[in-house]
Amino acid sequence: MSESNRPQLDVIVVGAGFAGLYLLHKFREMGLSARAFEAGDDVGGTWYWNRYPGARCDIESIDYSFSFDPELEQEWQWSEKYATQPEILRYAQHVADRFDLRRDISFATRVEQAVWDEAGSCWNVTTSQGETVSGRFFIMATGCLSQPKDIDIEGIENFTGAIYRTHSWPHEGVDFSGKTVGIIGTGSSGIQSIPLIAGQADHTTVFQRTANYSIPAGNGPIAPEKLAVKQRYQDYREEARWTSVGVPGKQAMDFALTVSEEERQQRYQELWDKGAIPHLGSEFADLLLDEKANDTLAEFVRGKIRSVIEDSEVADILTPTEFPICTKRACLDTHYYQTFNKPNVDIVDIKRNPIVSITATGIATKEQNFDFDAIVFATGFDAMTGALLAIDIRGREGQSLKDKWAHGPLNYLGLTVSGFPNFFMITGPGSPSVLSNMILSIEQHVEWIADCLEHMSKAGLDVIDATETAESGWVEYGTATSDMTLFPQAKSWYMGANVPGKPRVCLPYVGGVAAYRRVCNDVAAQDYLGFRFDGPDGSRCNDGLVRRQQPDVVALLEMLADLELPPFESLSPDEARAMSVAMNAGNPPGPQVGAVVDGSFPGADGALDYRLYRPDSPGPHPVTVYFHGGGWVLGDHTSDDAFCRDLCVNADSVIISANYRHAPEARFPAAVDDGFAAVQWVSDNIETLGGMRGALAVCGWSAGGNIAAVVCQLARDAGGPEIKGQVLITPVVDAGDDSPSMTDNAEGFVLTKALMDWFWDHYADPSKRADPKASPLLAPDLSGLPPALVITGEFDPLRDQGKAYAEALDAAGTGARHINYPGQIHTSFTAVGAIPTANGSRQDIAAALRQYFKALEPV
Ligand code: N01
Repeated sequence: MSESNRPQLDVIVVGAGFAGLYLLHKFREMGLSARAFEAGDDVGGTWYWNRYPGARCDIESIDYSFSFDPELEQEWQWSEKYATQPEILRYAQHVADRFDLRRDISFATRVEQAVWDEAGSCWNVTTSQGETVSGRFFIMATGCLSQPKDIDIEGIENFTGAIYRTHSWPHEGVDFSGKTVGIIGTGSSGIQSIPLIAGQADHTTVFQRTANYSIPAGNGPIAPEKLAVKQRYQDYREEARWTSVGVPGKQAMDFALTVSEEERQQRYQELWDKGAIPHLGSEFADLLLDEKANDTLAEFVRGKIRSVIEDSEVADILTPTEFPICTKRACLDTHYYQTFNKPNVDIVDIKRNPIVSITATGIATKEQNFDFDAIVFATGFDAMTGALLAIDIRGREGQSLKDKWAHGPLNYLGLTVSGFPNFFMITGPGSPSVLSNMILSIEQHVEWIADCLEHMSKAGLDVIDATETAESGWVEYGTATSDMTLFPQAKSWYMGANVPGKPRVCLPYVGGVAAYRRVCNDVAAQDYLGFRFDGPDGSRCNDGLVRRQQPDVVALLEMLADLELPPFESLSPDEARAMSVAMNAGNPPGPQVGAVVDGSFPGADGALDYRLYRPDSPGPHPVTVYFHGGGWVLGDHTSDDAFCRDLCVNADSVIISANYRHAPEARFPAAVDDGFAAVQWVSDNIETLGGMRGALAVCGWSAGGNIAAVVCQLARDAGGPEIKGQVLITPVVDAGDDSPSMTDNAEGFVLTKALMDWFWDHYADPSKRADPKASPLLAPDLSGLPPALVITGEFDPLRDQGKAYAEALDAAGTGARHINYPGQIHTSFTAVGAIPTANGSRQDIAAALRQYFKALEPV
């Protein structure tokens, strides 16, 4: 490239909030030329614009600050637990001054257009000042909540009084003394400003569309123990980087529905007393996954709200009921609910009495006209994508970002967009951003980009672009992550639901800061997986998906890796059993069933235990005999309790989880002989057990799937009992399996090849493993068996043998279906509550059982 057509800058940055400031500092350190364009007259971004009364951060000051410079973090002293907007703005100004950043910022300048120049490998950027600059890289540091939502209420132009918007509050402040004020909006901005405006105005009327959950901030001086954090600030920051929200705190592993009501209330009270929202939704692992669990916290908060408000009608209006708690940003307040006990403050429920229009003198609702001197709009933002799309950004072949995002913000890692080379977003859609401590997430993005640019420079590469494969994989992964949570249930700005016509997708990545950081690190470590690079020496690309399992499976595998447990196969059977029991102990409980009855039945060589689960519906019911997993060595009739409950409810079947003798104490064929004895006994006693005569099926998981499959063959050969259907969940059916699934998934996904070998070694002599009672796939004749559903997971070593068994059954004329679930592992299917992405498979299992029993329902 000649000197004359070399881009003017290495990097063009849009925005001089915290992201822009750190980018400038970082690039200067790296010796790159960078310039930021900022619409405001000064630095600070969101904290420059949002100057409404009561504006504060809802992350504690100690956490909401830069960590990149130890001197900066030590010298700056915050005055309160939650800093006010003026104090945070002063901090941003201090950072700008301390690192002399203003000289690289053009203030009062909006970027209007940015166009990728393929020939020059650079971006040409046009500003509101009529300037055009070129830069090799173009980075959006425009913030997630900076583009206000258009006011979608008619008649605003007619109002003759004063109009204020929280996001662009007059710098000189507003005196509401003696005024009659209307306020629309009860999100964080409304909830923070209402008590202060109402404290000053003559009369205040709040127009609320949706009641929100807010908890008292308990603001004041920083608690000594929190301040002490500064003595170990760097360690504390590192801890924060590996949490879900970017603030150190407890990462709950237990479930709201497994602890007692008393413990729940005590823990919620502690949360309440803390006056902090980052860990509100993570006090229990199921709060954002399970509506019933979520409702325990929501109801606690509702109770608190009701206890503060004196008028019960007002309390009803202000009590949130329309969405699960924490699926919209929870608010932090100071005397918000108490404000409505004042005689000069009213609330209007505009769901019941809608706003018709803004009039010359105030607000007209369906039932009443209100006159105001001033109206305050706290109506929110076109979040996460608004500021990006406010600029005409054109990537390869002139494609506009607006067109590319017509159905939602396609992105890779929330950092890049395929087809938009050398373009980065700080805390863009697809990254944790607004669900995290923003400054921590900003630092992570800036540092990742800086490392990437360094990598490119060292390797002599000029252009980076995400591949479409990586991009669509990440978007799918993000959607799968949000779909397993309660977030999609709220009409929130997270979901794009607050802006009419905006695509309804979950904008932030909801899997948490730590999981996300791992993803970004993994991408870089795998030679920037999913990116194509170009340079003078040609192109290179390591294409692929950074996460191939379902998000909850990934989380489980990461959690297990963190626990650093010894492999089962390194233990004795008793040690392995103890570890298995301990691992099961905190499992979610599964749904309520009509009744649970424990009993015993005659096994092949003595009595064995069973647990019976009866549906809540009127009986008699069909009966399914279930065999637990555990490689014939681990587990018992209670170890798949949650799954049995789930099956009982969804299949509307009595489930009898029958125990069997375990190896190595009782080796092959003890387990299958006991399984057959269980089925014979259940068949003989089916009516006494609450079952319908003749309505009998079998189901089993893993080694239990092996038992269920063998039992069907034994029953056929013995001429009974008649089994209406078999559901085999990732069954062991072939001891000699060396298929691709066995080799590809030999390590890493809970059931490893080494563990499978250990199970076989305990269970059966090598010479006996080809016996159809051990390897039912090897049976010479598979005809005349009950219809089967075989369930497997993509990352299960047993996947291919399950598939082979289904195909062999089908070929033999036994109706058999095989369903392989993408992204699932061996343990996914029975993990009720822990692996929600396998819920569909559980529905399929239940549907198959219902189908087997269909013709047998009593009339
Ligand atoms: O905006 P919002 P915000 N007619 O979208 C209502 C961050 N933040 O500026 O819920 C009537 O939350 C709307 O009603 P509904 C924080 O992340 C942080 O308050 O859509 N009402 C809602 O009540 C926050 O989440 C801090 O039914 C209308 C309100 O206006 C985010 O910014 C402080 C309406 C908008 O609430 C946004 O907060 C402030 C209409 N046509 C903000 N349109 C802290 O750090 C909208 N509404 C503490």
